[in-house]
Amino acid sequence: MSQKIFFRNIPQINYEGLQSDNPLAFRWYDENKIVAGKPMKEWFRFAGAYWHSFCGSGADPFGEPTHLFPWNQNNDVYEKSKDKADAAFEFLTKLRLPFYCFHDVDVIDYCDDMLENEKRLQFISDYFLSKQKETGVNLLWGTANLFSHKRYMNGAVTNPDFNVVTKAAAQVKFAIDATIKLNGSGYVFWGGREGYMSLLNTNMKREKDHFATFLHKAKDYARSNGFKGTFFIEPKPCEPSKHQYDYDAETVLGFLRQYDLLNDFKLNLEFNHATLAGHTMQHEMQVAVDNHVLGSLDANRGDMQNGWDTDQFPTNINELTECMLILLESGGLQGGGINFDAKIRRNSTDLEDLFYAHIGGMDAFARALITADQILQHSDYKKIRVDRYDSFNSGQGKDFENGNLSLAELTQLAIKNDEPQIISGKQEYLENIINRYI
Ligand code: XUL
Ligand code: CO
Repeated sequence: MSQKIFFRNIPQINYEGLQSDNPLAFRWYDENKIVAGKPMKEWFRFAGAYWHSFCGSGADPFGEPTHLFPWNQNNDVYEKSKDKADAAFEFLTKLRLPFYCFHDVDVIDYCDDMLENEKRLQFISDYFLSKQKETGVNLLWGTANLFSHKRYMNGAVTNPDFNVVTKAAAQVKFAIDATIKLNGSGYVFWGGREGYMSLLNTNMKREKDHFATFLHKAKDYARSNGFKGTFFIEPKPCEPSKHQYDYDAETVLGFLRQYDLLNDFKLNLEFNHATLAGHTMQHEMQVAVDNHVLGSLDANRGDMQNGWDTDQFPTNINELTECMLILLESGGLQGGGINFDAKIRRNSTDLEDLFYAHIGGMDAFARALITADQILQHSDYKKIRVDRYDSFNSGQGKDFENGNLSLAELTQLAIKNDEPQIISGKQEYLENIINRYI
């Protein structure tokens, strides 16, 4: 099979350790290093994101494309899709990324003819299948882009026009078929424009009902066609819609519970979506862990000074270390992995920049995982948190926790007992532990 080489000047990226000055090497990410009983690569299951790395053009609302990459130049739809696949698999392999993920329209251009679209996706997924066999790279998850086409301006499956809902359904069916064919670990639903701009024209209840009905049908279709992977919902509070229905982890959990979908869906949490929702990623991950739905992560970071989804590569070791504490204590992701849903900046225009960005992200996660493991093994971080709740471990505290004390009985205890001692929460002490182990 003829295949094009796009990164001729870039070598295989290897782990070289802390003494290395080579910018095209890992200093922390040592894929087979065992951390807390598992190789790093299994904790992370890193994935490249097709849309940012191979489709992103660097264009922004004020300016034309700056990333004029060679795999996007062919005018023939089919040839261009093969060029992109060649670039993607060369890139993934050189970076030791074991997975990739995509939206349907990332991998091949779509038109308005549904049958032609199905044919196009079948064509490129056949090509992917041969690439997967050749390289050992696997599909982390597939999804459908239900937000870019103009027909989706008022939402896809929550659109007030049934005709639009059917178009979304066809796209999801084809994307699920491709995901099954490629043995994807998961299928993601990010509710792009599922939400609204103004309540003046929106029946929110009806739209959410439609959303749930659709998710049931999509799940049933996938299961009955042999999909064994995990379904993920990706929360995001806003952008492009003003109000998105999948606002944050707690909101999605409430939705899944209300519509009897909790047994079938896990969460795909994204750092920059967490911060847009006014949370930390740590908060979102802990909510997911506590509800047994920590499925997959979209790795990136926002900008402290502005309020939109800048999707920068993750570099913040403190934030990542706190997240890795949660990941390690949870035992790991359920069915998913860590996808770099991040883009190089508009003015990062060299092919090498794509590599530096991913190396930096993978190294940051690796360093954070090792640090978090050290904290859990050697510091009193865990003990301090456990001890804080000691008063519920026995006696009347335990009775309360078990639901065995009434409000009147609690009141009697308040009258009888002395004023509680002032007990420190030791926040700065704990923050110092993080920095000490970094
Ligand atoms: C958009 C976003 C998406 C999803 C997949 O903010 O995060 O790329 O990850 O549709
Ligand atoms: Co995302």
